[in-house]
Amino acid sequence: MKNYSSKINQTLNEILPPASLSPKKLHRAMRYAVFPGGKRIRPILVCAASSLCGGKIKKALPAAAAIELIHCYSLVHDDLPGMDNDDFRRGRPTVHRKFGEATALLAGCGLLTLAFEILSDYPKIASRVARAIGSRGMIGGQELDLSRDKNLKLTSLKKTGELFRVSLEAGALVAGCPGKKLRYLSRFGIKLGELFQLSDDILDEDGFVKLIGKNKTRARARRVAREAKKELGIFANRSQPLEGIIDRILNRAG
Ligand code: GRG
Repeated sequence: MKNYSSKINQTLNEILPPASLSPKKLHRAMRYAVFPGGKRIRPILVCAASSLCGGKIKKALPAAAAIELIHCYSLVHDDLPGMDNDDFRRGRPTVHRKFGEATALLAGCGLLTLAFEILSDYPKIASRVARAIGSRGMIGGQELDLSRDKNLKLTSLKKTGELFRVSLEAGALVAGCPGKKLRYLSRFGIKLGELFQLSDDILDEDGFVKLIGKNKTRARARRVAREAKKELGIFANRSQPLEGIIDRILNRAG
């Protein structure tokens, strides 16, 4: 996975306009949002799914990087004063704190647009990604999150799960994986997104923890992790890297 991370970072570095290119402030802000970055879990999933389907990592990297750009855009916008109004992200001032609100808004839009420039070489993936992150997916989930009487499961499926699901699908598609394997990876992605949100709730003492308590949320996370692993049965003993990701997510929530 470390190997994936460094290749993903290298690809992101090549894709992003240099900080010295005009408008410099905007390009600096876009790079600040992406580097040094976080866990890179979504692009790692693209690479791992592609490898599971027999694909070469080189072919998976552009789609993997595009998905990470989208994730970074979502965080920049999520932190804005009109949304969560956060001052810190990944242990540093948020993009709007460092560069101002207007540039942060534009930097997010720049990352999103750049992602689709890359994905335009992969039309089938581009359309799936567009649907997954639009008003019926991630952005819709964010809107549900703002509402008072939210349905937590539906919100997390859309807000977090859709980008996980489409990361797995993108990996399968770049490797030319047939329909059945794609469908299993897709279902695995939904479960993994659910597990990720539950572990995030446990760490932040938010969401499900507020609703049903920490112990029940942990039990739910363990059940979802088991369900996710079941979806990998079709890959027999080759599924270890993805099972390892499940265990890491589960362990981070204790
Ligand atoms: C268009 C104004 C506007 C806002 C859109 C789309 C959106 C805002 C927000 C997306 C929803 C969102 C931020 C979901 C949170 C998912 C989540 C748990 C993010 C943290 O992911 P990690 O832990 O982050 O993978 P790192 O830092 O490791 O990359």
